[in-house]
Amino acid sequence: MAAKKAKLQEQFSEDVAKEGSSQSNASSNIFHGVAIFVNGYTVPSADSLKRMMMMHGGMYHHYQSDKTTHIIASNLPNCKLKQLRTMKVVKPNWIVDSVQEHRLLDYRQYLLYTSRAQARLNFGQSEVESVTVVQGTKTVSENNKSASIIQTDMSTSDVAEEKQLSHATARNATEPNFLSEFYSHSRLHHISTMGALFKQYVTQLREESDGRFPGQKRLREFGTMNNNSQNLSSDRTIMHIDMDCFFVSVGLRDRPHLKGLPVAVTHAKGNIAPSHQRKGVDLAFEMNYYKQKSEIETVSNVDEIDSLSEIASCSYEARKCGLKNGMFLGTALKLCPNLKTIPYDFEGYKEVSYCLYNTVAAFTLDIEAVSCDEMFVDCKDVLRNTCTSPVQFASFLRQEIKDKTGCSASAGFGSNRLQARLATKKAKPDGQFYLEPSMVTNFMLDIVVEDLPGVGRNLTSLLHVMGARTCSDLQRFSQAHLQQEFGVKTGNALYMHCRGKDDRVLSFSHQRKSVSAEVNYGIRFTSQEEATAFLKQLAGEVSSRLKKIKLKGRCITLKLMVRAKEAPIETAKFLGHGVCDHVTRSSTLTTAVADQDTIAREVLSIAKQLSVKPSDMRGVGIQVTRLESDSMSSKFLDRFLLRATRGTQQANSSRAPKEERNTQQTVRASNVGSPVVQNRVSPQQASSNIAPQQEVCTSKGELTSRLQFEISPYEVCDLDEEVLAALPEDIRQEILQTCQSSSNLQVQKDEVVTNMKSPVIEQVDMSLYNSMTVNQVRSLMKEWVSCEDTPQPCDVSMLADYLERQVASRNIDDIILVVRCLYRCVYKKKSGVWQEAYHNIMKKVQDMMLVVYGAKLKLQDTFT
Ligand code: DCP
Ligand code: CA
Ligand code: CA
Repeated sequence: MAAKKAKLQEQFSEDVAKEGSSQSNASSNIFHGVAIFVNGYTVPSADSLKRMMMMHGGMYHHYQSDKTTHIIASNLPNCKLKQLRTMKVVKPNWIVDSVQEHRLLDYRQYLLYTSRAQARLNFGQSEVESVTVVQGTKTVSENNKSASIIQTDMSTSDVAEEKQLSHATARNATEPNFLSEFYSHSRLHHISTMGALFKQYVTQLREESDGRFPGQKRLREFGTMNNNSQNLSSDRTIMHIDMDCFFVSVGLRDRPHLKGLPVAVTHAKGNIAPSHQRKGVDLAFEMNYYKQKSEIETVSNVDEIDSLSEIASCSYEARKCGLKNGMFLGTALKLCPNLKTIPYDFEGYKEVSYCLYNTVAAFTLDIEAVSCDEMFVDCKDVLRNTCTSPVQFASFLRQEIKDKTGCSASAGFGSNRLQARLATKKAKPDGQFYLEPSMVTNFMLDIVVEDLPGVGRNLTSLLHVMGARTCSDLQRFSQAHLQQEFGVKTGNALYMHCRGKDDRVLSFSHQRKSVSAEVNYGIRFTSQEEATAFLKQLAGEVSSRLKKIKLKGRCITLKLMVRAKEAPIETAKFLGHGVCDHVTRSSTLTTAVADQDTIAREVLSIAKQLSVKPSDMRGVGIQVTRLESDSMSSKFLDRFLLRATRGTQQANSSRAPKEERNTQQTVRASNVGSPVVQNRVSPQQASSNIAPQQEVCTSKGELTSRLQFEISPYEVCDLDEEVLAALPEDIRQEILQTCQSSSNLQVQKDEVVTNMKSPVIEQVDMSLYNSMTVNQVRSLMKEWVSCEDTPQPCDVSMLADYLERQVASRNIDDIILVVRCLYRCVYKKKSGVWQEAYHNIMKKVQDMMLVVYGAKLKLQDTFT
C-alpha cells in the first residue's frame, strides 16, 4: 500500500512537470501547502480537481493520509462526516473559485458542514445539481428544467448568504439550532409576526413618548418653503403608507446593478434534491391535491413541483410580465425567462422596517401598524400643527424614508382607512395620491369588488355571480338585499365600502391576545425523545417571547399537524408539511405562567394524551392565551390561588387523581365539572369511559359550543384579523389554508368557557366526528343548520374537513348521505350565507373527489 501511494505521488509530480511545461502561463502557486483528498462523487470530477491542483502548486492525494490537509466532497453521509469530524471537509467550489480568482480563498466559506453542528448531513445536493445544470448532463437537467434557467445574481456576499440558507433548508427539527434558524429564515413566520411586533413597538413608543415630534419642525419649514397652495386636508385625514416591492427593494440596496430589471426574491436555487428523487415522495398525490386546492396556479408538469418555491416579492419590472408576489417560481420563470432572483435578507427587512416606523414616529404616534412595510397614520395633528397639506407631508416623509432606507414607499390619503388604502394602490409605485372628499364618489365607481376589505376569493366569485364586478355594480343592490345574501355584518360592510364609506377606526395601542411559536417546516422526528426535546425547546421559545413583552398566560395549547393517513410519507416540498390533519388540545392553569418548565410540562402532558406517532408529526405549535400582565399576578395572588385550588383539589381528588401535580407556583386544576368537556371524545378517550353516543344527544346550546370549540385550525402566531386582512390576498389564502383567524377563534373559545360552570381544564381535539356514525353526523348537522342564524367559519371548515377525509377514505356512500342531508337542510333555511357555506364545503369536497376519484360528485347544487 505504501509503495502504491508513493508511486501515485511520484506520478502526480511527473504529471505536474508535464502540465507545467505545456501551459506554464496558466499555472500558479496558489495551492502551495494544500493537499487534497477527494471523497466520493464531486462536480467537477476528481480528475479535474487533480488537474487544478497540479496547475496551481497543490498536492492531490489518491488516498487520505495524515498529510492530507483538506478533504473535498460534495455530499457526505452522516456516518462519514462523523468519521471525518476532525478534518476540514470542503466543497469543490473552493478549488474552482480560488483558481478563478487567482488566490487561495478562505476554505471556511466552503465547509460542507459548519463546526457548530459537526455531524450535520448536507441534505442538499447543491454542488451536484447546480453544476450539473452548467454541464447540461442530460438526465438531471431535464428533470430540472425550471431550475436550470434560473439566473441568479451571485455576488460574493450572496455566496455566503446562500450557504447559510442551504444549511437552513437542509436541516430538520431534531437538530439543535433548528428552531432559531427556522425562525430567522421562514418567510411566513416573518410576515405573520411582524404585524404584531410593530403594533407592540408603536404601543411602546407611545408609552415612552415625551409628546415632542422633531419631524414636525422640519415639516413646517418645508411647508413654508414650498407653499404652492396645496389643498389643505379635511377634518379627518388618514394616510396609508406601504413600501414598494418591499423584499426586493431591500435586496436591491446593495445590488444597484439589478435596479430596473425584473427581480424576484426567492430561496429557490435548486439546492435540494428534486422531489422525485427523494424516497417516499408521492408527487402525483400532492400535485393533484395542491392543484385542486390552490386554484390560482396551474402546475402543468411534474417537474415544476421543484419550483414550487414561491417568489415572495417581485419588482415592478417583473410585474410587467405578469408576475405577482406569491407566485410559484416555475410559473414566474415561464412568464419572465430572464428573471433575476435574489435571496432573502430577513435582517435587512427588519432593519428597514424599524427605520420606516421610526421615521414616521418622528412626526406622529397616531400610527396603526399593519405589517413590516405598511401602516395607517391619522394625520390630523401633524397636518394641523405644521400647516401643511397631505401632499406636502407625503412628499417630505417619502423623501426621508428613501434617504434613510434606500427604499421607496407609496402613500395614499383619504378620509378613512378604506379610501387611504385604495389611494395607495393608485399611487404605486413610488408615488402618492390624495383622494379628496370631492373625488370619492367618482373614484369608487371603477374600483373592482376584490379590492374592498374582506372580499376574498369566495366572496368575489359570489359577487360576480350576482353581476357585481365593480363598486358601481355593487351600489345597485339595496342594503337589505346585501344583508340577506351575505349576513348582516358582511352585507352592511359591502354596502358601505362600495360607496367609499368605512367606519373602522384606527387603533394605536395594541393588546395582545396570544403568544405562540409554531413550526411547520422541517418536522421529522424519529423517536419520542426527539419530539420531547423539540417541544421543550419550543416551550422555551414561547416563554422567552412572553417574557420579552412582560406577559403571562393561563391557557396553553398544543397544536399538531399530523400527516394525513392517506398522505405520502415524504412531501413534495422538501421537509414541508404536506397534507395534514390538525389536532389541537388546550389546558388551562389556575395561574398565569411564562416559564419554560411549566409550559413544557403542560405541552408534554397534552402530547402524551394525544399520542400521535412522532414520525407522523409535520407541524408543532404552542400557543399561550388568556394573557395577563406580568405584574398582575403578584406573589400574593399566586399564593391565594394556590390555596384555593388546593381546596378544590382535595375535594376532587378521588375523581381526578392524575391531575394532582402541584408546583410551588402553579397548580393544574382538576378536570371535572364541565359536561362539555366530558362529552368530548377523542379516539384515545373513547376506549376509556365515555360512550360515543353521548356525543350527539346534547342540548342545542351545547352543540354549538362544541362545534365551535372542537375545531382546531392551525393558527399562525399572533395573526390578528386586522393583520390578516392587511395581508395580500394570495398570502392570506395561503395562511388561511392551514390556519384560521385566531382572534375569531379566540372569541369563540372564550364564549364557550364562560358558558361552562367550572371551566378549569379544556381538553379539545378535533376528532369529534371520528367516533360517530353517519346518522349521528346527520342529526348533529340538522341541528346545527336549524339552530344557527349564521354558520361559524370554524364549523364550516370542520364539516368540510370531515367530508374531505371521508372522500380520502373512499366512504362514498356516507358522503352522499351526508351531503344530500346538508343540501336539504340548507335549502329549507333559505339563507344566502348558509348557501355560501354549502358551496364552500362542496368546493372542498369536490376538489378532494377529483384528487381521489378523478371525478366530481353529481349533485344538485343550486338553490333556486
Ligand atoms: N410577501 C410574501 N409573500 C406574498 C406576499 C408578500 O412573502 N405572497 C412579503 C414580501 C413582500 C412583503 O411581504 O415584499 C410585503 O408585501 P406587500 O403585499 O406589501 O408587497 P410588496 O411590498 O412586495 O409589493 P407592493 O409594492 O405591491 O406593496
Ligand atoms: Ca408593500
Ligand atoms: Ca404591505
